[in-house]
Amino acid sequence: MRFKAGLMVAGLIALALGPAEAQDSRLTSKAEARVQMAQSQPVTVGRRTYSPPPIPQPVYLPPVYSQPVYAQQAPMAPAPNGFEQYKAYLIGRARNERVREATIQAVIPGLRVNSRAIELDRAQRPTAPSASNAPPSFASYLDRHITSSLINRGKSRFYNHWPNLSRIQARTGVDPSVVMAIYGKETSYGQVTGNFDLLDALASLAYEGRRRAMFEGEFIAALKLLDQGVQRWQLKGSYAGATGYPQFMPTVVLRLRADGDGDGYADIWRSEPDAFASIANYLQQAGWKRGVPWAVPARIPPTLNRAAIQSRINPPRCAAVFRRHSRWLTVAEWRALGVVSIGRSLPDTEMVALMETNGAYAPGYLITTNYRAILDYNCSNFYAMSIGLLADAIARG
Ligand SMILES: [Ca+2]
Repeated sequence: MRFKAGLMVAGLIALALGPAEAQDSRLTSKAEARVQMAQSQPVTVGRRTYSPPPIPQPVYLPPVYSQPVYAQQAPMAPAPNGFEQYKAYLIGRARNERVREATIQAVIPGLRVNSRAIELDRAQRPTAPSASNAPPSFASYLDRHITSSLINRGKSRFYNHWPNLSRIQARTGVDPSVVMAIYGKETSYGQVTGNFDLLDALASLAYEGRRRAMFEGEFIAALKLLDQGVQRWQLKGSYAGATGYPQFMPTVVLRLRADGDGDGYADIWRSEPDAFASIANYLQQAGWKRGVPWAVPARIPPTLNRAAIQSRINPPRCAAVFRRHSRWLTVAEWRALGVVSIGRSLPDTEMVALMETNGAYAPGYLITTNYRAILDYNCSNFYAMSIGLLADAIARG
């Protein structure tokens, strides 16, 4: 997701997402954190029960300036022994999850609260909806995020890695230019992968408590990666736990990292081909359909009846993102309504939705199910559009 050299991964998330979508989308999407505020349950190992400490309650301090109340951050209540107690609980939980004792002892007693991770995570809270209901414009976002540098570096890698990329495409069906675009957007082609110690950061965010169930699961997954032989010094990443060239959360690394260069080991921290194979793996399991583009630009007739094409789905997550998509109809049905693709055509039976994109390169796009797969990587229309358009620019040769 979206970083530039010199800035921490996190700050860029805020920069990269438009106001209506800056909802910590990566975390909800990547880790499938559907239970956001769940309290952890006690775990029992042998005869001993380990209980998680209560989630610290915010302390409201009197404002220094006459800022409105909603602008105040809620600092964590001081709890001198809270983190030590939480570490004892984590030891029990890790044992329960069959993490090796040597790993537990090497990591958990030495964990430290990373307050910077907590601070950055708090800065990612959902923003208030803008005063108008108009969706934010794509134009300035795309201008800022699809730079000629990103395109050119993507092209040269696309060319140099073509033998690997084409093998990965043959196996997974995933468009290699999309894989390259994700790699470019996530880490600037491996340049910015994050410097947070993953174990400290994840334990800190779990302890902080607002999404404890999710971060605790990611923490345990990170321990399991150590069990698998990944070195602690390699387990670096964003403040929120995204790691390696693909910026996967640890649970995703466990499930989906793949070997792309044929040496039998999936090293998403040092091998670009392994990163490509892993990203393709992710998109494949997110439902990527072979041979279908992510979207095609569309011509929209002035007479189009918006009310008639409005989506009737009430999405359980990422509502602001999916609200921008119309109903899903076949290409033939769209043609009957006067909405036709520009340039590339799609099979008449393909199901697509219309997304109007004020200020982008075309007035609208017919998005495919592969666009939804990109959203699974990071649930933001700005993200998915910029991945698709960057991929097209890279593939243009
Ligand atoms: Ca490998």
